[in-house]
Order: sequence, then structure tokens, then C-alpha cells
Amino acid sequence: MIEFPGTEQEVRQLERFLTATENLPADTALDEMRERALAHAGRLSNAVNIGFAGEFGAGKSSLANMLAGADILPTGPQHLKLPLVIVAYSDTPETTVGWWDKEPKTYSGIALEKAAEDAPDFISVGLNTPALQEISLFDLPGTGALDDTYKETLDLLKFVDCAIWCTNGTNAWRETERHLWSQVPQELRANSLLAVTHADLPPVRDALDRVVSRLNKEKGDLFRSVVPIGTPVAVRAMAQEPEPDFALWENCGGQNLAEQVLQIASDRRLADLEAARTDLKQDFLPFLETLTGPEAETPQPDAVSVHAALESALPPLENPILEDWLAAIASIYADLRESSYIEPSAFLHSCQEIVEDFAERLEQGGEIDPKADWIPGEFEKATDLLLLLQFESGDAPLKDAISILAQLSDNLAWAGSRVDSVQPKTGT
Ligand SMILES: Nc1nc2c(ncn2[C@@H]2O[C@H](COP(=O)(O)OP(=O)(O)OP(=O)(O)O)[C@@H](O)[C@H]2O)c(=O)[nH]1
Ligand SMILES: [Mg+2]
Repeated sequence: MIEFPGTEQEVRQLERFLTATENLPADTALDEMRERALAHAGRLSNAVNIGFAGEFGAGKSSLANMLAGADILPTGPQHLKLPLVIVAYSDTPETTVGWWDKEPKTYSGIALEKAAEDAPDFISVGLNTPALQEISLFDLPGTGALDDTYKETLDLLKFVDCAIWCTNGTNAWRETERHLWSQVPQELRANSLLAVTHADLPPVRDALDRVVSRLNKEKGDLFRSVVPIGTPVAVRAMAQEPEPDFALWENCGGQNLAEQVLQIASDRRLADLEAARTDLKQDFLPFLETLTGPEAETPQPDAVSVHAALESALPPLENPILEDWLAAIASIYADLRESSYIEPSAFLHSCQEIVEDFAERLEQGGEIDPKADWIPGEFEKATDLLLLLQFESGDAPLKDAISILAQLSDNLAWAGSRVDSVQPKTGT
């Protein structure tokens, strides 16, 4: 089983950076960093997109169905003409029709025929299949030898991170296919597989070793590897009762193909993670430190050091609610830094608002140790106290507010920490 690297920690750090810098004065370098951080967060929060491309009837939809573990996409000779169909994760089954230039429309359930009647540019089918949280499947329309569909395929391939080019084993890897594929950017080619379909048919099976060895010689840098597959046999193997026929699954190429697809997607995710980590380490986190570090000029040095100490003492991955809490506090300090003078009551009011938000969030439950059921009450009390402090004068209420925040941070640090770390997700 191939494991997908978890991205939660990096996404949380990126969000923390984005929240803390949201209201800072405009600055070209900062804007550029925020843009990069947003792009990383978007990539790491979404599934890896796997495209299925190839000539008409090559077996694209059959293969996508096999990997989705569901008979969603129509296969074989059919009258229903479909545009790009994306199979992605959603909590409840739904079908969305989309256009490049107007608002999408969503139907509940799987409704491909109804969706096709709207003549959309693309259709997205949402299924509640856990593996789809990691990979989305893009079933591209078939392409013909050098007609209009050729350009459409090239355009749609821009949306995918990895591709599986399906070639029919009875006449594998024709010149027209090579011509189209050689125009695909090298980065995508390096993340793509050449699937030789119909490998279960006797004439293909008999010549398979020879064909695969020829394709391996010819592939050069066009594909990462060549994988033969007899899709209907693989589907049959997995549907066996009471349990799948694993020997058959392996024999027909199903196992190898599924592993290679997941490996490519997992490698791609790892590369995205590495890129995000590099930016976090080199740019985003050091910048955050300039906002919260001891050298920063701030009207509330005590609070800042409490915050910085808590932040460095606690690994972020293990306590999501504390991470968000610290980011919220950091945003108040960012506001403080921006203005030379801030009304104490405005500062107290910001604190009160944040505490109130977190009191509501804690009420919903599930984020802290159930044994610490008194903590939501502490947040409620703190909300009231911070409200009252706004009516007092002098420096004392500010100091009180800081200790309230520190106390609440301690509570979250203790009750929100998870002893067991987040489970890595798996592909299938
Ligand atoms: N024996 C065998 N039949 C296959 C295989 N893959 C697909 N088929 C059959 O080939 C026909 C075409 O398969 P599809 O999956 O619809 O092909 P497609 O590439 O999606 O076709 P278009 O979307 O029309 O371009 C169907 O009848 C499939 O059952 C395979 O590996 N072995
Ligand atoms: Mg198809």
C-alpha cells in the first residue's frame, strides 16, 4: 500500500502566515510571498489530478472506472457525447455541470445524462470514495488522428498533474499518438504512464512481451513507464466474492497499474510538499518571526514573548486549535505594530472577539480532550471579563487581558494536544 504524505501541518503553517499578514500594509515583496503561500496552500489542499487521455475507444473511461472502484463513466460505443468528466471526492454524490465562462450548476446524485443535455464544457461527479480525497480522475474525451479533438486534448492536459495515455494493445502507440504526446510539456511526461490496454485479448497477450519491450525502447523521456492492463479482467478480479481474486488482479496488470498511479501521485504530492516546506523555511516562517520575535517593536512585549514561547514550545501539527488560536493572537499584534497608538479599549475588544469566536468553536466539540469539558466555560467567562475590562482605565486592564490570553493558551496547549499524531492517509 502506497502512503500519501500528510499535508496538514504545512497547510496550517501556510494559513497561519496568510492570516498574520492579511492586514499588513501593502508591500511588493510581501504580496509576492502571499501569492506563493496561497498557491502552495491551494495545491496541498486539493487532490492530485490524474488525467486519462488517448484515442477514441482506447479504454480511458474503463480504466478510470477501475481506479474509482465504481461504474460511473459510460464505456463502449455510445451515443452520449461527454466533455471532460472529472470524478472527485464529495461527501454526498452529486453532479456539477461547468462552463469556462459561466456559473456552474449542481444536481444531486449521479446524473451524467441530464448533465450532458446542458452541453457543458465539463462535468464533475462527486463520489464519497476515500481514495478520491487524494486523487481526482479526469476522463478526457477521446482524440482522433489529427482532427479538432487533438487540440482539445492538449488544452485539457494542462489541468492535470499526471496523465495515463491509453493505447490499444491491438495496434499500440501509433504515429498519431506519438505526434500528439510529444507536444506535451516535459514536466507532465515525466509524471505519466503509457497504459497498453486490451492486454487480456489473446492476440495482444501473445505478443505482449515483444510489444512492451519495443515500447520501453521507444519511450525515451516520453513516459515514466509502460504498463500493460486488461481492464475488464481487473474489474472482474476485484468484484469476486467473498473476496477479490488477488492472483488474477496481479496477473492482468491491475495491481501494477494501480500501484504505479498511486506512486506517481504520491511523488507529485511530495514534490509539492518539499516546495512548500522550502518556502516556509526560507521566507514565510522567518517573516512571521519578525512579527512576533523579541526584537519586534511592540507596545506589549510581555504578550509577545508569551506568544513566541508558546509557539516554539508546541509542535503545530499536534494541536490544530492552538495553532489557530496563536494565529488569531498574532493578528492582533500585527494590528498593534501597525499603529503607533491604539485605544486600550479597541485592543481589549479585539481580544474579546477572538475569545468569543473560540468559545463558539469549542462549544461545537471534538477539538479538545473530552475530559477537559470545563474549558469552553473558561472561554465564556473570559469573554465576559474582557468585556468588563473595556470599562476600566489605566494599564492594569491590558495586563489582565494578556494574562487571560496566556491562561487560555495554556488551557488549549494542554487540552488540544494530541498524543497520537495524525494518521497518514492511504491511496486506496
Ligand atoms: N478486452 C478489453 N476490452 C477493453 C479494455 N479496455 C476497454 N475495453 C473495451 O473497449 C471499449 C472502449 O472502452 P472505453 O473505456 O469506453 O474507451 P474510451 O477510451 O473511454 O472511449 P471514448 O471515451 O469513446 O474515447 C469498451 O467496450 C470497453 O469495454 C481492455 O483492457 N480489454
Ligand atoms: Mg470514454
